[in-house]
Amino acid sequence: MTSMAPTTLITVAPTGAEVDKGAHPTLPVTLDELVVAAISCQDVGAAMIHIHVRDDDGRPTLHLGRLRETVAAVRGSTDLIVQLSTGGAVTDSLADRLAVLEAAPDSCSLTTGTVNFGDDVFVNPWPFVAELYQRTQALGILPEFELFELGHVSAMNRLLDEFGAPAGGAVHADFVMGVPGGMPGTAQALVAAVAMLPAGATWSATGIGRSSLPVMLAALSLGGNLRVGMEDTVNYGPKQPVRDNAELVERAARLAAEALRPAASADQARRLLRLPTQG
Ligand code: KMH
Ligand code: ZN
Repeated sequence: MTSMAPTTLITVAPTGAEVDKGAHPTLPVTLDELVVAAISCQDVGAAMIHIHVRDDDGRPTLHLGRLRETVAAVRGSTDLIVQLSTGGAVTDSLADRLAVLEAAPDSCSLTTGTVNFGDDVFVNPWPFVAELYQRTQALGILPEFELFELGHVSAMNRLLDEFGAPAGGAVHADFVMGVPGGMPGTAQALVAAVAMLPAGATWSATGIGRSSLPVMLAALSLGGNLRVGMEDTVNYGPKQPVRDNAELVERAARLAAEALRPAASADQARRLLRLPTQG
């Protein structure tokens, strides 16, 4: 039996809900810009895209028609695994966040608890989390547990205990580190978080702002996967604004290759996450 060489799943989070297009002109906010970003990020190593959409004024929206159009456009132009954010913006209602699943992405983010989020609060009460999780199971959408602090790992384990395995069977977490109010973007915090995962779970990590590189290097050294993108950081280095999302993906792919776990193709990533393959 041949064993497969290890690879690194690279997820790009190109837009987010917080970064302002006026301050960062290369932020993709229109559908055309998003598709161009998706193609260029796939070309340099991304296998999954975590999507927030914007309205005509560049503000975050969970408008269902726009979400559906976006899923179709990214699927039509790339092989990327399409993940929609159910976190949205801190101002979004829980009902609108649940309705995101109706746009039928391959995957959705799913944060398992409330967390302070800078001066705001990212609200995720347990009944909402439990409802969202059970809807992913019913609809066959892979949740990516988006975990901002250690208590969120405990809550993810509670979900698995109470409601069983995710659709498709893969337990996949993404640690979002360095948010003011959440766990710090340090190797020590990442080690603690990974230690709390159930056996067989896969994970990625991203560090917000200047914790981007420390978290990336720590994740690679622990055998984890990577998320990068302008949702999480708008600087490539000190006082150096990022050129675009592809620049961040290209660096992640280069470091992953140096760590002897090169970027996974979309099909390799699908196998890792037990999603149907296209090839
Ligand atoms: N924008 C944050 C309030 C997610 O995408 O699921 C939530 C967030 C998490 O970005
Ligand atoms: Zn997000």
